Amino acid sequence: MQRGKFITIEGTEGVGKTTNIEFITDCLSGHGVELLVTREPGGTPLAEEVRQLLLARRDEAVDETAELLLMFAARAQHLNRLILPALEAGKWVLCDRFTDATYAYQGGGRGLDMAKIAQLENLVQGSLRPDLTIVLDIEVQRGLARARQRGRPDRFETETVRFFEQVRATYLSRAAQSPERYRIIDAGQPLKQVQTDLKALTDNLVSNN
Ligand code: T5A
Repeated sequence: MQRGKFITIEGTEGVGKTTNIEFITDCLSGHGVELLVTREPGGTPLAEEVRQLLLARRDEAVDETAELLLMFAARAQHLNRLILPALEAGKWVLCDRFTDATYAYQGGGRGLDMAKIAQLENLVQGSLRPDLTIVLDIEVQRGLARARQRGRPDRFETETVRFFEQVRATYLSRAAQSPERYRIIDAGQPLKQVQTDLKALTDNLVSNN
C-alpha cells in the first residue's frame, strides 16, 4: 500500500488556519482522498490534555525548556498513535501545526537553540517530515486583530508583537531554505482569493500524486 501524504498548515495567530482547513478538506475529499484532519498540540486524548496544560494562562511562569519538552511529548504520542498508523494505512493526514511551529515559536519566539529543537525532532520523528507545509502568511498586527475577535486570548496569544514578528520571520526563513517543501499563501488577501490559491495548490498536489 502506498503511504499517504503528510500535509501541515502553519502561520502566526489569526492567519485563518481553522477557516481554511475545512476548505482544504473539502477540496481533497472532492478528489476522493481519504483524509485524517488533526492538530498540534493535541490530536489524541493524552496530547489534548497536554495542549490544555500548554495553552492555559497561569500565575507560575512556564520554563521555556519545559514548554519545549511538553510540545514534543504531545507530538510523540500524536505521531505514534494517530499520524503514522493513518499514513501507513494509505490515508492522507492534514495537521494544523507541527514541528515548524516549534522552530517558529520556541526557537524564533522564545529564542531557544534551533540545534536542540532539531535533536528532539530527530528523536521523536526519526526521518519523518511533512511532504508539504502550507504557510499562511499575514502581517502580525492584522493576524492578531483577527485572532482577538474570538474572545479571551490563550497563553501564547498574550505574547508581544515582537515575539510574533520573530515567529513569522522563522517561518519565512525556513520556507526560503527548503522551497520544495513549503508553499507560502498570502493570508492578507480576501478569503475568496486565499481559497482560490489553496484550491490550485491541492489540485496540483493530487494530480502529481
Ligand atoms: N504552538 C503550537 C507552539 O508554540 N509550538 C508548537 O510546536 C505548536 C504545535 C496553539 C498555540 O500553540 C503554539 C502556537 C499557538 O499559539 P493553535 O490552536 O493553532 O495553536 O492557535 P492559533 O494560531 O491561535 O489558531 P487559531 O485556530 O486560534 O487561529 P487560526 O486558525 O489561524 O485563525 P481562524 O481560522 O480562527 O481565523 C481567525 C479569524 O479571521 C477570519 C476568520 O473568519 C476568523 O474570524 N479570517 C479572515 N478574515 C478576512 N480575510 C481572510 N482571508 C480571513 N481568514 C480568516
